[in-house]
Formats: sequence, structure tokens, C-alpha cells
Amino acid sequence: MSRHGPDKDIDESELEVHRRERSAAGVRGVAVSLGRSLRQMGPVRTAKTLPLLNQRDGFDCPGCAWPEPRDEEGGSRKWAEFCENGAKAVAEEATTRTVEPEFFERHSIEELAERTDYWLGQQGRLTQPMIRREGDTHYRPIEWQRAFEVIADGLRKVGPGRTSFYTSGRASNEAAFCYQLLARSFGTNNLPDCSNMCHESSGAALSETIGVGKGSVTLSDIEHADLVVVIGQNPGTNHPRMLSSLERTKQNGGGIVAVNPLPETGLMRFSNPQNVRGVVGSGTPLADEFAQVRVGGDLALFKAIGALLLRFEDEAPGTVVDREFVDNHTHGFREFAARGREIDWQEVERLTGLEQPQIERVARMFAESRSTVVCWAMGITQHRQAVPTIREIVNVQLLRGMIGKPGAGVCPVRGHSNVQGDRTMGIWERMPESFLAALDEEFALSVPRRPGWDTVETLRAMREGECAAFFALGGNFAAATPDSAATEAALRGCELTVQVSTKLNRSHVVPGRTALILPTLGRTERDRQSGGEQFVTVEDSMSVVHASRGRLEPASPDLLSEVAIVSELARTLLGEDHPVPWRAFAEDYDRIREHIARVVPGCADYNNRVREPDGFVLPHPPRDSRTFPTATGKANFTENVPDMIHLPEGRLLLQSLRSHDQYNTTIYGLSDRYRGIENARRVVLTNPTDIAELGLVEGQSVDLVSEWADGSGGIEERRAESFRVVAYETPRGCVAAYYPEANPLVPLDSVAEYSNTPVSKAVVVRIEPSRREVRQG
Ligand SMILES: Nc1nc2c(c(=O)[nH]1)N[C@H]1C(S)=C(S)[C@@H](COP(=O)(O)OP(=O)(O)OC[C@H]3O[C@@H](n4cnc5c(=O)[nH]c(N)nc54)[C@H](O)[C@@H]3O)O[C@H]1N2
Ligand SMILES: Nc1nc2c(c(=O)[nH]1)N[C@H]1C(S)=C(S)[C@@H](COP(=O)(O)OP(=O)(O)OC[C@H]3O[C@@H](n4cnc5c(=O)[nH]c(N)nc54)[C@H](O)[C@@H]3O)O[C@H]1N2
Ligand SMILES: [Mo]
Repeated sequence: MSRHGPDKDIDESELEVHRRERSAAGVRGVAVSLGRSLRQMGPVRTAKTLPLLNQRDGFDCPGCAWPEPRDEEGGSRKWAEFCENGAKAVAEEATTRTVEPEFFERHSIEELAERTDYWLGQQGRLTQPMIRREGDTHYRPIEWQRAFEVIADGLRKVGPGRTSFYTSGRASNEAAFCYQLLARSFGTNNLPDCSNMCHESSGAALSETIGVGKGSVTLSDIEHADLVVVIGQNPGTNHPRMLSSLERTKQNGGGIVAVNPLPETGLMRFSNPQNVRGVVGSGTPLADEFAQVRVGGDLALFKAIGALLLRFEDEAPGTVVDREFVDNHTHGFREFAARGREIDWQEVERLTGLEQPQIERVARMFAESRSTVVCWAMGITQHRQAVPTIREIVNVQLLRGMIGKPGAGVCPVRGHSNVQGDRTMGIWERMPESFLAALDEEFALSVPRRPGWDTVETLRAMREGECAAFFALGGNFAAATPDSAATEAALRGCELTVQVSTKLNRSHVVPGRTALILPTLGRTERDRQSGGEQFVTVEDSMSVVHASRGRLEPASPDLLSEVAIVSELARTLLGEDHPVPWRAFAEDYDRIREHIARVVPGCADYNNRVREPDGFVLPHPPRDSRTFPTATGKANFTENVPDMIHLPEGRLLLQSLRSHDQYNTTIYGLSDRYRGIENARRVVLTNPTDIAELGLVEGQSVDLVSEWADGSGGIEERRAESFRVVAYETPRGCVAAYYPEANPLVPLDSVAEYSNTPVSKAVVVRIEPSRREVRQG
């Protein structure tokens, strides 16, 4: 068996642990990305594909949502405007490996369920619609039209109130708009999405405090900021092009603070492969200050920073608080200032794991900075107190007037390449009345008003038998959601499951009674419809909307675009006389965009503006004019009280994170290069002192057991077997394991306040010697 071929599954015993790398990217990154591309696509396709990535006439990277430089802001695109992990994302999609119907004849579903997501993904692109009928052991091919009829019948039988329509953040704006319109025309707002597990907390906190649930900065703001604070984010792996921006921040004289339990390599030093210094030198040092916070300690940290800023203001009035901004644009400052100066340092040090002098240094940096951008990602949003934490970050920004001016603002760094656009297009279980009314008016419909289920509510509804049909536009619901055992049982219990996918994954092998796989075009591929060759549009993390055109031949002639799949299903389900012109939508995406222009706020003249070379920027009142469309009409200061996570004796707080070689549940390979972990994934990164105190040894095989107070006095336990102990620079009491291997440990009912996001970054666990080893030994 070849080491890299599609036959090879993970052999956890091959684990190698090396020293952590000291600098991110560099030529090594280029070499890795080229190697992967050649292996998956071959030389010709590689040469054709990579130069089009993130270029104006090319396609948007299917990796992260980090923006491209725009002419308007004086940015110019590099010959290669992509990163190592973007190239891997493309190689994964543009691979020449395919999964044909014979594959499903050879492998039963039960057999496939034994495989890892890595092996499933390595098999290649799905090529034909497949169905598993009730009682079948294998998937079999089905004609497209027949598939739509089976699905339409199934949905009608179950009814809209018991159906859930999931979306993953890769769907284009056009596909997303059609999809929400299909769900609502059918009669439900059950539109959960990956964002429920991702930046929902950011949306909730920002809507309440500044009136818009999106980030308020541009690329240029980051590069020209006096200070950029990066919290709970690992950009070297998950947003590598952000490192080029941070390098420019430094070159322009700005400072960087990193707040993270782990010394992530990408935050420390960056060797830019696009310039000579990065290729031959040791690169640019990034973080000026690294605050190694305890998992879950950020709210206490930001409360302390806020209190210190008020004290600095008392000492030198008029130097810290931006009075002009606070008086004219905010609400609640008096209450905030009245309670804000007390700091119980003992408590703060306990909660944050940081020492007073460092917190004071960081607060000074906030106080002295003329323009500050705060960026954050999953290390903040996936906590029980995520929303209060983000509100507290906003308090600090408001105090200093750091919203709506150059070089300043809030920047939730989005995950999936179009997750923000999908929301703009109506993928949300609780879209506001104005949007629903606009749909009614535009299409002469009466869409339902009752709020729908989010991701966790969908799972609960399945558990209770209230949800019986599940349709997924992309993603890997079975592996991405918490509580894997319960989730898989819930999916298997459905009458009907449908997955629109590019590649095989876990969700296909835990099927409902009737289950379909609908293979679709990826973003790299040509999309030919009867109205000619089509392009789609997307929105990045900074509200820039632009076009994306695939250029590769599709992986199979039988693939349909997502828009075509949604439109065809809608015609079959809703009938030919439905008021929405579904057929025209699939023929020519300009027809969809004409409606988007009238329904979606900020999208007037959409068809013309997305044809501009750099697209256009959606309005953002706080950023554009310091207008805050909140309940008070001002930006709101809020009160937030940290409460300590209760950790019984001998227990640890587990965070689940991404390796350098995966895209969420898609495992590209087994090299977490920057952290020095190779060839295996079932590892638990543990502080060396904890290893000793718990009587463990490095390399030992252990089980992770999570403990969850079920609310009625009992403790629920969940076990994930056979992880290897790896000594790592993580704070005492805080351990880390990879997502999705850690997902069986996350209790479905452990969710963030206000956003209902699963708490994937703070699971109370104990570590036990591996049961398997004990049994064998
Ligand atoms: N190559 C690649 N790119 C990706 C993805 C991918 O899987 N692979 N995923 C995409 C998606 S959907 C998303 S949402 C983003 C995710 O991007 P990230 O948020 O960077 O992803 P994670 O690996 O979850 O990293 C979480 C970081 O938060 C830190 N952290 C954990 N707990 C805490 C805490 O309590 N406080 C603080 N301050 N830090 C904490 C962890 O140590 C880690 O550095 O990336 C997107 N881009
Ligand atoms: N424990 C834990 N759980 C987490 C997280 C965590 O940090 N820890 N992070 C959460 C986050 S931030 C997110 S965003 C979710 C991600 O949840 P999802 O978005 O559901 O998961 P992905 O792994 O991104 O989905 C990958 C699948 O999408 C399909 N796909 C890829 N490209 C396309 C396309 O163009 N069209 C279609 N139709 N399908 C496509 C492929 O079949 C692939 O197998 O997971 C969440 N779960
Ligand atoms: Mo995400």
C-alpha cells in the first residue's frame, strides 16, 4: 500500500512527535502545497488551477473567508494570492480521483462506517446520484429526475414542520438564496447552518452592541492599525493569508498582541514566501506580546483591561476615554464607568492564568494605541460565555472610540469561504420580518413567520422524533456536530436524509431509512447551463461581494450545480405553477441575482456591481458612518459577569482544535507541522506538569471521559477511546485534542448562552488509562 494513496487509512501507532516549528509558512509551505496538488491533480491541472486562485478572473478559494486585496484600497494581488492550505483545499476538490457506482457495490454502508473521514475523503469526487432504500445494505445509482421525485415524495410525507434544511458555508450566494426560498416556500424556517457552531456568538454579541452582526474593518484597517489583537485564533493554519496582512501591520509600525492558551507558530513569526526575506531569512516576528491565557479566561481578562483603562483615565483625564465618541455614539457608559474599577487580582490571575504585570502591559497598549483592531475566532465563540466575552471586548473598543475610524474596529474572522454571504442571503432560522416580508412581496408568497430550528435544536428535534427529514446543502453534519453517538443515532432515525456533496464523508454512512447522495459541482469547475456558462458570487469576512468562476472540467459529466439541484427539486416538490420562476433560475443565474437585488438589503443593482473587477462592499453603518442600528440607536455598553467553570479535582478543561492538515472534518493529511505532530490524530496535548501529577507518561494510550452535570444532580459521561498523551506548552489544567475526534465528548446540551453554539472549547474531562490497553495487557 502506498503511503499516500487512497487505500491507506490512519495508523495511529505511527505517531511521531517533533519540536514545535518556530516560524510559519516559508518555502516549506510552498513545497507542501505543490506536492499535494501534484499528487491529487497531476501537473497539467495544477498548472491550470493554482494561478486562477483568488484572481479577478478566477475562482474564490474554497478555503477560508479571508479577503483579497482590492484596488480601491491600494492593494494589489500577488501572482499567487493563495496559501499552502488554500492550495490543499483546491487539490482536495480538483482531485482526479473519483468514486464510481462500482465503489458502492464493493463496499457496504456498514463497512464504510468503519472508516475514518480521512479515508472516505481520499477516495475522490462523487460522480453520480446514489440512493440507499429502506432495508438496503449498499448505495445504488439512481437517475437525477427519479431522485428528485423520491425526495419530493419523502418531504411531502414528513411535512415542512418536521424537515430541517442544513447549509454549510461553501454554498454560493445564488445557491443559498434559492435554497432558503425553497425551504420557506415549502413552509419552514428550519434552516440550521454551520454558522450555528461557528460565529453565531459573534453575530449575537455584535448585533446587540453595535447593531450589525458582522465585522467592521477592511484589510487596509488591519494593515494600518496601531495595534492588532488576535484572540482565540490560529491564523498560520486557518487563515494563512492573514499573516501577510499582519506582516504589513508590523512593517507599518503597528504592534500585535496574541491571546491564546497555545503558542501557535503562526502568531509568533512569519516567513513570507512571496518576498526574498521570507525565503532566505528567518522571517518577521509577529506578536509583541503573547498572553498565554487559560482556556475560558478571556472574559475575566477583558473585564480587567476595561477597569485598567478607566483607572488610567482617572490618572490622566482626557487621555484614554474617547469622550467625543462615548458622548455622541454610545449608551450605558455611566453605568459601565460606575462599576468598572474594581479588580480582584487574585481572582483575575486564577481565571486567566496570567500575571498582573502582563495584563497591565497589554492594557497600556490598548490605552496608547491610536487605532486598534481586535480579531477573534473559535477560541472565543465556542465557549459557554462567548457572547458576554465578545460584548466585553466591544466595551473596551467603545471606551477608546475604536469603531468606525481608519485602522480600528472589530473583526470576527469567519471560517467557511461564504458563510457570511449565506447569512446575507437568508440562511438563518430567524431572519427578521423585513426580509420575510420582502420575499412575500417579491414572489407573491406567504412564507412562514415562526422561527425555525438551529443546529442544536435540529438534533434535539431528531432525538425526540420531531424531525424526520434532513436535507444538507454541503457540509458533514454527522461529524461536525457535537455528541457524535447521539447525533449519529438521530440521523439514522430519520425517514429521509439527503446530502448534496462533492466528496464522501461520515454523513453518508449514517443514513436515514431512505438516504440519497447528490453529487455537485465544486467551485473550481465550469458551470454550464442552457443560458450559457455561469458564474456565482460570494461575500468574504469583510463584507466584500464578488464573482467566482470555475475553470476546470467537472469531475464527472453527471454532476449538477447546487443551483440546478435546488431548482429542480423545487419544481418537483412545489409544482410547475409555483410563483417562483425556478426553471429560469437554473438556466441563467442573472435571473436569481435580479431578485437578490430587490430582496436583500444593500444589494441594489447586484448584477452590475458583482461584475466590477473587485466586486462591491456591502453597507455597514457602524463602519461607514458611526451609525448604530441597535435598540437604543447607539452603541451599547453592557455588563457581563464571568463565572468560573467548575473543575472538580483531577479534571481538565479540553479544547478541540484544527490541525494544520485538515479543513474542518475534511482531513487532508496527517501533518500538524507547526505543532510537530505527525502521522496520527488521536492525541491529547497536555502540560508536562499535569502529565506527571496525573501519573501519566508521554506516549501513553488513554481514554478521555467527559463529565457533564445533567441538571438533575446526575453526571453524564461520554468516552472517546485511545488517545496518546503528548507533552505540550499548554497552560496547567488545559488540554487540547483535534476536532472532529473530540466531538463524541461534547454534550449536546452544553451550549453557549444566547447563541446556542456547542461548547467545543471547554469540555470537562478526566484522563484514564486506555480501556483497550488494559483489556489487552
Ligand atoms: N486550513 C484550514 N482553514 C480553515 C479551517 C480549517 O479547518 N482548516 N476551518 C475554517 C473554519 S470553518 C473556521 S471557523 C476557522 C477556524 O479558525 P480558528 O478559530 O483559528 O480554529 P481552531 O483550530 O478551532 O482554533 C482555535 C484557536 O483558539 C485557541 N483557543 C482555544 N480556547 C481558547 C480560549 O479559551 N481563549 C483563547 N484566547 N484562545 C483559545 C486555540 O488554542 C486555537 O489557537 O478557520 C477556517 N479556515
Ligand atoms: N468539536 C468541534 N466541533 C466543531 C468545531 C470545533 O472547532 N470543534 N468547529 C465548528 C465549525 S467552526 C464549523 S464551521 C463546523 C463545520 O461544519 P460543516 O460545514 O458541516 O463541515 P465541513 O467539514 O466543512 O464539510 C465538509 C464536506 O462538505 C462537502 N463539500 C465541500 N465542498 C462543497 C461544495 O462546494 N458544495 C457542496 N454541496 N458540498 C461541499 C464535502 O462533501 C465535505 O465532505 O464544524 C463545527 N464543529
Ligand atoms: Mo467555522
